[in-house]
Amino acid sequence: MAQTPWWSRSVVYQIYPRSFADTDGDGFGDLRGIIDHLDHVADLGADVLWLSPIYVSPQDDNGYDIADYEAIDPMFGTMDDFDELVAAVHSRGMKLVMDLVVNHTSDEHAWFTESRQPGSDKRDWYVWRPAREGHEPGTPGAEPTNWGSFFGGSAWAYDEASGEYYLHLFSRKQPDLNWENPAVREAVYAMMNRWVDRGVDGFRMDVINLISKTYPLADGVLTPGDPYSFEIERVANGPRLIEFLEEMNREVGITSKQLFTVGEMVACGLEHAREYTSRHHDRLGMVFTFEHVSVDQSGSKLSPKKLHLPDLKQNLARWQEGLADDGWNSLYFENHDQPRSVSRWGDDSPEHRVASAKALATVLHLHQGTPYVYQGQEIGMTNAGFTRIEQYADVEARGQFAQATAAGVPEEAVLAGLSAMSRDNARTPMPWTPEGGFTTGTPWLPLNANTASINVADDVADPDGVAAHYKALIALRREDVVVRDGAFELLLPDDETLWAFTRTLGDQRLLVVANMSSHLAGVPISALPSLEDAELVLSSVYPGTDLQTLAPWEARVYRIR
Ligand code: TEU
Repeated sequence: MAQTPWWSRSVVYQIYPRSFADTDGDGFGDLRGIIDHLDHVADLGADVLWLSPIYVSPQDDNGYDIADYEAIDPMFGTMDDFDELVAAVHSRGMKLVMDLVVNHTSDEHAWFTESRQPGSDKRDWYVWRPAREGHEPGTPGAEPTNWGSFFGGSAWAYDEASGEYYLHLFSRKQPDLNWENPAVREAVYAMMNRWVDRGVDGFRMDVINLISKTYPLADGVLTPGDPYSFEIERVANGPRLIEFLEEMNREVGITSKQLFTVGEMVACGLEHAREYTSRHHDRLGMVFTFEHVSVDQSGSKLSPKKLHLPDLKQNLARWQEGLADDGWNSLYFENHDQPRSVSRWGDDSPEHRVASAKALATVLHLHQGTPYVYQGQEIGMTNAGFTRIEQYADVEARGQFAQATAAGVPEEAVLAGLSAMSRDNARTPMPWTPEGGFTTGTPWLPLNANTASINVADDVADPDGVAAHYKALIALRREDVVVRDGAFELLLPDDETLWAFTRTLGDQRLLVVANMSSHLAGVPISALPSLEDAELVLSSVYPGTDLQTLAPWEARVYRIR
C-alpha cells in the first residue's frame, strides 16, 4: 500500500441522512437535502463525505438493517438523486464513502426470507442452530448458546417455521450473515463492485471484525449480573478475519483502485489495528476503535463515569505511538452512536460550550491520523437532554432499558445512563436556522430544545464560532505537513487539566497545549519545550496575554524552534 495514500491527507464529514436535511416534508432527511447543503461541508474544508446507510430498509435500526443493498430507500429518494449527489460531490473535488453493513442484513432481505425456508439453498447464508440439547425448541434456556445481543436479550431468535434459531448479534431483525459460506462473500463483493462502478470512492465497514466468528459456537462465561453478557471474544477478530479482509481487498480492488476504507471494530485493540491496517498488506486503510470512547464507562455504556482526562489522552497517545510506523489512525470523538462530545467531555453550559467545543476540536485535529467530523459537531451541538424512555427512538436504548430494568436496575439509573450515553443524543436533526430549518413537517426526532441559540446559521456567521475554528484546523492540516506527518509526543501525561503534546517533523515542531477545564489553569512552563521565539499559530479563544495561564478551555497551537 502506498506510504501516504490520499485519505491520509483527508478530513471526513459524516452525514446521518435521516437527521441531516428534509426537503419533502416527511420529517426524515433525504438525498436532496444533502445536495442542497453540500457547500456547508465543502466550506468547512472536509473532502470526504461518509453517508450512513441509505439503502432499502425497514428502519428497525435506522437503516443498519438492510433489505436491499442495491436500491435507495424511497424515504431518502431515488437512484437518480443518488447519481446527482455523486456528481455534485465529485464536482466539488470531494469523495463519497458509503456505509457497508455486511455482518448482518435485515430479516426482510430476500436472502433471509429464502434462508428461513427449510431446505432452501440459502439456508447456509445465515447462522442457524438447533435448540440446545435436552431443551424443547422455543422454550427459555433452549437458545444454542448463552450469548447476549448488543441490543439486549438473547443473541438467538427462534424461528417457528424451521424449529431452529438464527444468530443476531444486534436486533432480532438483523440476522448475522454466515461469512464462512463463499457464496455470501462473493455476493457481497459483487455488490461492492457495483457501487464502485457507480462512482462510490470507498466504504465505512460496519462491525467488520465480527464477520469471522470462532467455531464451534459455544457458551461463554457470563459477566456476573448481566443475564445476557456479550461474549465478545467468541465473535470478534475471528480466525479468518484477515483472510476475508484480504479477499475483499483483492476482489473489490480496494488497494489497486485506492479506495477509502475504515473498518468499525468493537473489541479492536492496538495490536489488532496494526494487523488490519498494516501498510505492508492489502487489508483496510484504518479502523474505528472503541477504546477511547469507553474510558468514561464502567463496563457498560449505561454506567457512565466522570472522565479522568489522563485516561483519554494516554489512550490516544498509545494509539499514536502504536500506529506511527505502520497502520494509520482514524481520529474521532463523535458519530451517530456516540453522545455529543461537548456535553460528554467539554462543558455545554452557555458560558463554556463554544470554547470547549473548539478545544476538543483542536486537540483531536492536531493528532496524527484522519479526522472525522460528525454532523453538528462543527457547531458544538449538545446532547438531547431526554428524561423519559418514551423520548428514545433507538432500538439499542429501548432494548437495553428493557433488559436492565427487568434485571432489577432502578429505572432512574438506566435513564441517567441513557441521558449521558444514548445514541439518540447524536441523532437529533441538524438545526440549520434558529427556527430549525430541518423540515417543514414533523421531525422524526425532536430538534434540540436549544436550537434557537445553537444552529448552523448563527454559528457559521460568527467569526469566533465553532465552525470557523474547524475551518481553521482543517486549513492548518492542509497547509502544514507537520500536522499530517509529525511524530507525536504526549507531555504532562498525568495532568488532569492540561492536554499538551508536540508534533515533530525534522526541525519543525508544533506544540499544542489546552486547558480542558472550565477554570483558569496555570501552565508549568518549565515542563514544556521552550516557547522562546514561539509563534502562536492558532488559539481556540482570544490569545491569553501571558504564557503562564490558560483561560477556561483555551487551546493554543505554537510553532516552536
Ligand atoms: O455499531 C456497532 C456497535 O457496536 C455500536 O452500535 C454499539 O452498540 C454502541 O452503540 C457503541 O456505543 C454499528 C453501527 O454504527 C450502529 O449504528 C448499528 O446499530 C450497529 O453497528 C449494527 O449495525
